[in-house]
This record gives sequence, structure tokens and C-alpha cells, in this order.
Amino acid sequence: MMGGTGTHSRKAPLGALAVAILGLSIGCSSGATNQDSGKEITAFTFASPACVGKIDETAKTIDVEMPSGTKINALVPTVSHTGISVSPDSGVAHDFSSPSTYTVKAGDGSSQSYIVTVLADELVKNGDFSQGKEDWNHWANASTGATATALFSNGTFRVIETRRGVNNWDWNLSTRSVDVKKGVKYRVSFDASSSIAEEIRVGVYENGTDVNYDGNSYTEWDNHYFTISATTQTYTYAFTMNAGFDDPSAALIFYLGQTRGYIEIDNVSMKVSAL
Ligand SMILES: [Ca+2]
Ligand SMILES: [Ca+2]
Repeated sequence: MMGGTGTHSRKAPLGALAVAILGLSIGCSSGATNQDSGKEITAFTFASPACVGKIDETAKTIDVEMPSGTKINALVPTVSHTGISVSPDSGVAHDFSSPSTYTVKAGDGSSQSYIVTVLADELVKNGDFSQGKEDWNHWANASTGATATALFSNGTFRVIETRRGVNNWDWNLSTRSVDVKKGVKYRVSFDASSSIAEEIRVGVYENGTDVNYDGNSYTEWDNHYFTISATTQTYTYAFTMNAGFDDPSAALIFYLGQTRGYIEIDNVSMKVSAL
């Protein structure tokens, strides 16, 4: 009898708890219960300056492109998410001067991190070629017979190789000065296509001023290789100025001397991604 009563007496609180959980579930705006595994950041925005982050749910990355000149060391994001919490908190000023991790916790205790990168300060002028050749240089190494027809028209850059160079630098396209600061991380991106799949080289180098006093006025700070195909794609890489020097007259360069056929480049960008 006593045991029966005891069992019965324990049932009542359990029932009450179930009602309480049900009530919480209905009342909670996120709809999260203890079993929910949802942990997605669904929006990452800023009110000042007004900016919406681009979420890549597969890569778990969020890129935010701020207007040039934005001070990125104390920005206040509004973070919308599923799950029960996000850390750091939404609505709290955060230093975005290096890529930041925001982690969402799900109702079931699991968590998911996103890397937030705030991009500011575009260094490439006329990167969309809307002003033709303005702020761009092209050069062919006549000594190797490299020749090409370059067209800066219709808001894009096109080159038709008429005689291939010996080296990839025998024909190139470069920006005018980009102001590169020591220790700063940049994101370089561009759209490109080629009639024949070809490897091109993209780099940042000293453009005539020997800022590191090594006797070479064209020291290369960084370079990357990309195989360009017939379908236009966006290519992206990160570059950190690790040389220990500022180079206010550096250039971003595309080495095209080993390509054949017809190459098109557009939407060239080099932005500060971390200070
Ligand atoms: Ca364009
Ligand atoms: Ca040098």
C-alpha cells in the first residue's frame, strides 16, 4: 500500500513537469526543446553601418562587406539563430579586426561554430573595369616576342594571346598602387574565364620601390596559381603582408604570359579582411 501511494505521489509532479515543458515549448520564440539539434545562424546583420552578412551554411562562414573606411574594431552585430544561445552575444560590440568565431548552442547540448570575416577598405580601383583601362597597366616582354591584344572595353578586361611568352611574367596585367600594410590580412578575389584551360599566377609585389632594401625593387610578397576554365568563376585567396614592412606602392598582378587563346578577367578586388 505504502509503495503504491509512493508511486502515485511521484506521478503527479512528473505530469506537472510535462505540462511545464509543453508550456515552455509553446512560449519560446525559437521553439527549442531539450531534444532540438538545430544550431544555425540564420542572419548576421549590422545596423550601423547597415550591412548584411553573407552566410555560407556549407562552409560555416559568414562574410560581411563593410563600406571602405569602416572602423571594424567595435561593431555591434545582430545575430539571429536557431538553438538556445549564441556566443559572443548578439547585440554586443565585438572586435572584428581578425576573423571571429560565433558559436550557436542547440537544445540537445551540441554546438556549431561559424567564422565571421568582416571585409573593409577596397584597395583596387576600377576593379570592375567600368572605367576601361583607368588604374590598370599591362606589359609584354618584347625580348621574348610575347604579344597579345588587350581590350579594356564593355566593362571587362580581355586578352587574346597572339604569341605566347616564355615565362608567365612575359605578359601581365597589374593594378596601380595598392597600399599594403605589414601584418594586415587581405582577401583577393576576381572573376575569370579562358577559352583554353590555362594556369595563371596572381601575386602582390613591390612595384618599383625597394621598401625592404634587398636591392630588388620588384620583390614578390605572395603569389598563387589558378587554373582558369571556360566557365566564368570567382577565384579567392587570402594574403597576409608578413614581410615586416609597409608597401604603399605595391601592385596586384596577373601573370598571363603562358596562356593561350582568350582570357577574360573582371571584378578584381583586394580588401582588408583582418587588421
Ligand atoms: Ca565589369
Ligand atoms: Ca625589395
